[in-house]
Amino acid sequence: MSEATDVPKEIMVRGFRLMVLGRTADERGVNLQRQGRIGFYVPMNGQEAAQVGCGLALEEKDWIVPAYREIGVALSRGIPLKTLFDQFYGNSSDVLKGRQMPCHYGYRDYRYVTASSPVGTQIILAAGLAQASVYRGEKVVSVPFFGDGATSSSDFHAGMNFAGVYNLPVLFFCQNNGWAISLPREKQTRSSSLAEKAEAYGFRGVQVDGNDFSAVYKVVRDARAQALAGKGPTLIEAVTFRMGPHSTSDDPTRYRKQETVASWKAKDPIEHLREQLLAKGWITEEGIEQVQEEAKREVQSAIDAAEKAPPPEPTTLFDDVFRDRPKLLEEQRSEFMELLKEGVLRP
Ligand SMILES: Cc1ncc(C[n+]2csc(CCOP(=O)(O)OP(=O)(O)O)c2C)c(N)n1
Ligand SMILES: [Mg+2]
Repeated sequence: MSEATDVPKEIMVRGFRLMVLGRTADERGVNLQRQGRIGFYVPMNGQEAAQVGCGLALEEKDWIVPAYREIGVALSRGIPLKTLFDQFYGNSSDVLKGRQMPCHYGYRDYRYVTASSPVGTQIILAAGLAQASVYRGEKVVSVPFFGDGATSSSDFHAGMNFAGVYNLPVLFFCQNNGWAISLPREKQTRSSSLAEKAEAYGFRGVQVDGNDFSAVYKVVRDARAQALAGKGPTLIEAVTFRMGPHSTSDDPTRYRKQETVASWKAKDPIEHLREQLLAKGWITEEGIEQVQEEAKREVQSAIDAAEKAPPPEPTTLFDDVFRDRPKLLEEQRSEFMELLKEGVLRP
């Protein structure tokens, strides 16, 4: 595992704020679903250091190709909380107009590609984006986010091989959180690490403590510099743990032991960074309390605003597919509006 080294104070403190903000938002996300206020949520609890450490090590122009669990990455990229909650609610302020599954957001302006649920697809998308950026002469890296389970997908092979052959600036960021829903990492592969799989493709593989913010930040910074120096891709395996359920549709007590969860609780990434910051004198106990209070306030105000926004107008269903709506669709739209007026359909 790589060692944590000197990461600037400003980055460490920013990382801590974002990790606390991310966890606060994440816990509310699960609760909102339990209360029936949103339809679905995919928690990242436990993976904050991996996500924020990586997110902050990237530059704004780098491409992020997320899976479904990456709220920490999204916040590190500067996507406002309100924008994210608008998507969870699928309201009229949602950039995606309520058409995507909750938690499957994407924002062109932030170079944050729409979350893709099919496991492993992020890997080939990022390889293609990297090839496009090289073709255009842009000095950027592409970063697919995926899990231990995705390393068994055929897209993993296709994307890794392609990036290796063309020496592309891709940082393959694998969060090994121990589980692919109910399938443990031990049953995923006979390889002793996921990082070592990079060797077969002819590029670097690094395993890093995914619960150590500084270690992740450093490894990603290094990999980014190498990719932009023309030295090709890196596979980064951030070893971490998913503390909560796979999604709000899952009950992890059915397949994993409480002792395992407790042993990871002792390695809490926020707690770890908090201790480092206190030891360095870079934050005080009062400062920590302030960060926690601010996070709660910010999350609450994003939720309040998202709940106030009405649902999207039902007729927006007919927008955006064709520039000029064809006759058939126009007829369907009129019929749909009639049914709404008669109350046969309700928004
Ligand atoms: C191609 C495909 N197969 C199966 C699924 C169902 N599925 C959704 S998430 C998941 C597990 C993925 O595990 P991992 O890659 O470790 O990521 P994690 O959810 O742990 O972050 C599975 C099997 C899917 N979405 N896509
Ligand atoms: Mg996993």
